[in-house]
Amino acid sequence: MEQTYVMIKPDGVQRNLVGDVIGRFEKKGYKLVAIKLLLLTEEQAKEHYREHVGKPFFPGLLGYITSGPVVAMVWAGKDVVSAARKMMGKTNPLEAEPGTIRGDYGLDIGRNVIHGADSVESAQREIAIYFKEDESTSYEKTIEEWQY
Ligand code: FUP
Repeated sequence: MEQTYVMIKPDGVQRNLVGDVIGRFEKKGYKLVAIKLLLLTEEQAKEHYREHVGKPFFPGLLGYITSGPVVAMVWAGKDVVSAARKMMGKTNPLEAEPGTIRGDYGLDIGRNVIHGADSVESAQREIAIYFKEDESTSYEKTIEEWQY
């Protein structure tokens, strides 16, 4: 089953949005297969956002993403990569539709609550930054037969 990397950013943790975000993914029907609360090192942050190193907003992004704990998660299920992006909404909360996580809770592109991998390849790359192979669980969720 497809997997994606989702991360509740430091503002989402500080604003007590962890339960809401996890609840949205659970209720949609996705399966949580790995989760941890951690403070990103500068190295992890630079690896995660390597495509943005050198851009004008990068120093601010680096400071923000390493400023407090994040919730790193792997979610699994049908088309979860693109579905998670839809559930999060556009990068700039101003453009994110109401009903999406960023549309409902975000005000500023530099504090947009959540990250989700933008492709299956990015998801695999990002999962490897935060999780060792033996940190992902494998278990049956019987609800699956009612969804697929
Ligand atoms: P996304 O894939 O939605 O996380 O968006 P990007 O990879 O384009 O951007 C990564 C992060 O950089 C965003 F979450 C917010 C931040 N960013 C800015 O702060 N300013 C910008 O102009 C663009 C992105």
